[in-house]
Amino acid sequence: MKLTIVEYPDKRLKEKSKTVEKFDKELHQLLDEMYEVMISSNGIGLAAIQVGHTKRALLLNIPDENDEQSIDTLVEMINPVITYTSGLTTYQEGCLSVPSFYEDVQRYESIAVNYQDRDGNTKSIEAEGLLSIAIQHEVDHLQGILFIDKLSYSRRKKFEKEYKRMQKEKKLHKL
Ligand code: QAP
Ligand code: CO
Repeated sequence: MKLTIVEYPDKRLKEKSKTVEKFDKELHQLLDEMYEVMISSNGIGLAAIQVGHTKRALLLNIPDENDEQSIDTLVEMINPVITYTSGLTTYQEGCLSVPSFYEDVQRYESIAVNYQDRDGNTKSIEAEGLLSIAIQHEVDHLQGILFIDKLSYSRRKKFEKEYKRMQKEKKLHKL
């Protein structure tokens, strides 16, 4: 099932992901392979649609105080729903599907989320800080929304210009 990251402007990133009904081996294998891709790409969050699978599934692995990422703090969320929000915060976000571009995005400060784990057990957590931001970013992916879709008109134009220039350079580099 070799997975690769789907990058903007690929249209698949605009698709709405579908509710997961079967918590089977196939789902587990997808989650395991998503983890490999996320870690090897230096990511802290990844939604299934970013590897071309339209399932409501995402991973989060926020580094600890020592900036170290451990599988012990890996969170897998299936069918997540944000049930409560409060406050606002701004963070300079990036995305594995929009490589090398970072921009400030406003999010809720604190949230509560209901979700299922890989075996279909119902869970709920409250989150704040980077985990809260990462969950909101990844849940947006499940609706086909990227962080660049949240930018003001002028910042979005700046992004399109910078990103196109980068893509051209990448192509030249490959030749
Ligand atoms: C989403 O983002 C997120 O451009 C996860 O060259 C964003 O893992 C969570 C990455 C902001 C919390 C705050 C981006 C890696 C990783 C790049 C990522 C890149 C290499 C992004
Ligand atoms: Co992303």
